[in-house]
Parts: sequence; C-alpha cells; structure tokens
Amino acid sequence: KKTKTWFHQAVGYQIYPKSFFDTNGDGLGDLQGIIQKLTYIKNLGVDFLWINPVFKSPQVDGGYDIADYYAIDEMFGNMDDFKILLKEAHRLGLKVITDLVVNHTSDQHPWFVESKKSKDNPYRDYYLWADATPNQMPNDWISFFGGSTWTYDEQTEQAYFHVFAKEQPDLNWKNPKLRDEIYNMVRWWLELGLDGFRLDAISHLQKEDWNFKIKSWKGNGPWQPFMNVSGIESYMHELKAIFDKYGALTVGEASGVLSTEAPDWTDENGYINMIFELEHNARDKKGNGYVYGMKKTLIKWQKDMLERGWNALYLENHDQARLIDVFGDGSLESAKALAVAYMLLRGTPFIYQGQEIGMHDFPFNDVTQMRAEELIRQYDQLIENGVKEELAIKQMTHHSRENARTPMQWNDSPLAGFTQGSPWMDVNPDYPLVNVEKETELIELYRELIQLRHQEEAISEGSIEFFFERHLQVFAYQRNEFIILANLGKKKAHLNFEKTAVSTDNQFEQVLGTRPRQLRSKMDLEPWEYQVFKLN
Ligand code: ISL
Ligand code: CA
Repeated sequence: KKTKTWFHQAVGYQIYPKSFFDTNGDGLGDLQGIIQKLTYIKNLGVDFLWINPVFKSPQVDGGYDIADYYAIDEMFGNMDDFKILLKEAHRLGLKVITDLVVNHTSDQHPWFVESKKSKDNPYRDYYLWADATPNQMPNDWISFFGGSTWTYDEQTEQAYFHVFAKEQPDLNWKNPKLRDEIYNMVRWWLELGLDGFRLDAISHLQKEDWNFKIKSWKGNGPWQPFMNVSGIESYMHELKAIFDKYGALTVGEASGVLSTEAPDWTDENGYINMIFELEHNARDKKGNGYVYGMKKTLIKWQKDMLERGWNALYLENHDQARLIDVFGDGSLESAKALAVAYMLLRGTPFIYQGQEIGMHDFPFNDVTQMRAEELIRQYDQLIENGVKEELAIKQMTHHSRENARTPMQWNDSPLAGFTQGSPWMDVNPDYPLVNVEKETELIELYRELIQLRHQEEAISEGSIEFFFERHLQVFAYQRNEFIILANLGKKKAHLNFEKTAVSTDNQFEQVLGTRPRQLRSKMDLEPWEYQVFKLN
C-alpha cells in the first residue's frame, strides 16, 4: 500500500556506483554491478536505493559535474542498463532515486560550451556571468572547494560563477528558459520510471546580488550569499508541482536551511519530503568531540521537526568519512551502538554502502592513492606552500570524504571481490576481515533495526523525547512505548531515570541489546552498550 507518507516507514540504501561492484573488469563499478547485487540489497530489508550520479560526466567531481543529463556515462554502462536496473529493482519492490544536480553543470555541458562563446550567445544567460578583469573578480565570495567563486574568461572579458569547482559553472535559475529545460529533464526521468531524486546542493539555487558583502564568518560563514537565499521559494514551488504530479520521492541536500525553517520545506505542503542536514558532521565547538556535536545537532533537528516536517537520517554518505572511525573508536561495538542510536530516530534513515559491514577510513600514505580532484588540488597547494608531503597527505585525507569512496568489500578474495581488474581506487587492506561474507553480525543488526521501523508504528510515526541531553556520550530517547539507549563512548555511563518521566516500574521487555538487561531506574551502560526496551 502506498500512502502519501509511505517513506515514514522506509529505509534507503545509498550506492556510490563507481565503487560498488565491477562486472567487466575495468576496475570501475557499473550499473550491471548494481543489478547483480540487487538481491543482496533487498535482503537487507531496505525499501529504496539512492544511486549517486551515473550521467555523462568528465568526473571532475565524482559525476556531480554533468555534461549530459539524458545520457549514462560509458563507464557505468548505457541507458538500457539503467532501464533494466529500474525494472529489476521494481520487480523486487525497491524504489530507485538518483541525484538531481541542477545547481550547476559540467563546463563540458553543451550549454556552457555555447555560453562561453560570446556575450550574445543564446545560452549566455543559462549561466552567471559578470564583468571582471583578470585581477578583479565581481566580488570576494568564496567557493566550497576553496578560492574565488569566479573564474575569469579571457575571450569575453567576463567571469563566470561557481560555488564548487571551476569546472562546475552554476546555472542561472533566474532565466525561465533554463528552468524549462530543467523541468523537462525532470519530467523525462520521472516518465522513464525513476521514483524520485536526491536534490543535490539544492539550497544554493538562488544567489544574493553580486554586491552582497559577507557579514561574518560565523553561521553560514563565507557561504551566506548562496545559502537558502530568498527568491529560492518560487523555484522550489515549480519543482514541487512536477514532483507532486508523479508522486516522486524527494530528499533535499539543503545546507543552510535551518532546523527552524526545515518544517516549512518538508511538511505536507513543503517543497520536498525530507532534508539532509549537514550540521552534525562538525565537531562540538566546546571541545567535546564529534559524538557530542552530532548528538546536539541531531536532537535540535529532531525537536524542531517534531510538529511538522521530516528528517532524512544518516551518519555516512559519499561526502563523509566512515562513522566507525569518526564517531566510533574503530571497533565493531562502536559501529553497532551508532547504528542503533540513529536508526530509530524520527525520520527516514539512509545506510551508505559499506556502513553495514563497518568499513573503515583508508590508511592513506601516498598522494597517488588520492582520487578526489578538489583534495588533490588542495594537496598541491599545501606542497607549494612548503608543507611536508606526509603532513599534507594526513591533512587532506584525515576524515575526508575520500575515505567513503574506496571499493565495497564483498569477500576475502583478491581485491575484496570488487573487480577482476585493477580498481580505480585502492581497496582498503583490511578487506580480508571486513567484508560482506564475514561481517554478518553488523548486517544482522541493521536488518533488525529496519524491521523495527517497518513493524512498529511507534518508530515510524511516533513522537520522540530525549533524556540525559547533556550527557557527553549517551544517546537516550523514547519513541512512544520504546526506550532507546546507546552509550557512544569508551567510558562506562551511569544513568538515573528517577529524574525523568520514565517509570522503570513498568514492565519493559528487551527488544535488542548487547547483553540481556532490564530497564532499571539506576543503571550502568558499558562502553558502546546499546539497549532497546519496549513497554509491554
Ligand atoms: O559544502 C557544503 C557545506 O559545507 C554544502 O553546502 C554543499 O552543498 C555540499 O557539500 C554539496 O555536496 C553535494 O554537491 C557537491 C558534490 O561534490 C557532493 O559530492 C555532493 O554531495 C557538488 O555537486
Ligand atoms: Ca566496470
């Protein structure tokens, strides 16, 4: 049965196709690889897939630089493969969404190739151009990937605007012709049978006037001028009209949309179904580390979205280092406790490929192991500035998104069973121990958590209340008749429910846990211990 809010019960699985499974020995994961692994994914119990971009692209930014919205990049296969993937996934009852990358295109996109030609080219206004000189950019705004948001073009003596790499020029959403092209493309994919989109960098569509001065480096910092800027509403309304017509599932990557604004974006009348916040990835500013920073941010978002709106929940994706090493201590126990802590929150959880087997950050020690263009550029810059190689590598790769992009570890055969050829990126050397065939324990836990979401209305639709909010490492909350406890740290924790609304006299039964326990008014949690109780 498909209700308007079917996704409240659902769990998504994210695939980074280049590193998922290679079927033709070229060292690159491909669409056929996803097709072959569909039963594996189905068996996890998830409801839908989010597949990172597979469109034609020069791959300056992992496919987020699209040169043709209507074509599959050869490295992944072709449109027939994509159609088969859709069909096979649907046959198994899995929905499929992919990225809608419409803040920018590749500089190789025919629109930009045209746009660059002259000031009066019909495609000039598909992008954002402004007068400049080689030494004087239109303003001092800073790109996410470092440096100016402007790149000077000698031929027309103007500069074009890009919030990411210079090979990713931003589209001009103020131009109705451009918007029509985008909307046609969106319809085309939905007509094809795609179930929806993860809206990439969607909060950046609208920019402030070029004379806007960056006020402070706090909050949205140097990125204020293109973070959820007013005027974006009308574009989102237009997009929503199309999404609604097709009943598309929509997940917005919307950094800069505040937790207090998110309900308007994601309630029944909102533009999209749910939002990925990006705030929780930052360390707590008072020095309490990543776990406490994450906990505080997640609690804030949970509270602000309680009455209206919906969260997309995640601890890993292709832009983040592995949770086991960022929030955990590298142990399987820590990966398990973290899984329990976030999977039962209010929202739609996503699991990123490899997360379910506790994949680790990669032990980078050489620049030739790095692939992300923006990192390599920053590395080169460091070397140029006289930083020692070893330190530069550490700086660029420590907790960087590069760690999430190493090949999926399927088994302990050479190269983790990812490819018969030579992989585009090194396989993590820990694969003989960390792989799908060996790591059944963590996979099983994820299965159980997914089942809980499917079966228990308290978990999918219920309210949420937090306890011990200031505790530095304990995540504790109640979802109606469920109590969820997770000690996200290496220290034993002492809990006292006497000062909370929870009456431990009631008959709680244990649903999940690291060891047999009962809920007690005073209880200790061992390092990385988790417990899920249900009121009988
Ligand atoms: O960088 C940000 C905040 O620090 C975000 O606002 C930004 O929107 C986010 O990093 C964008 O990520 C997405 O778009 C990028 C791409 O490189 C990422 O992989 C993708 O997830 C450009 O398309
Ligand atoms: Ca391949």
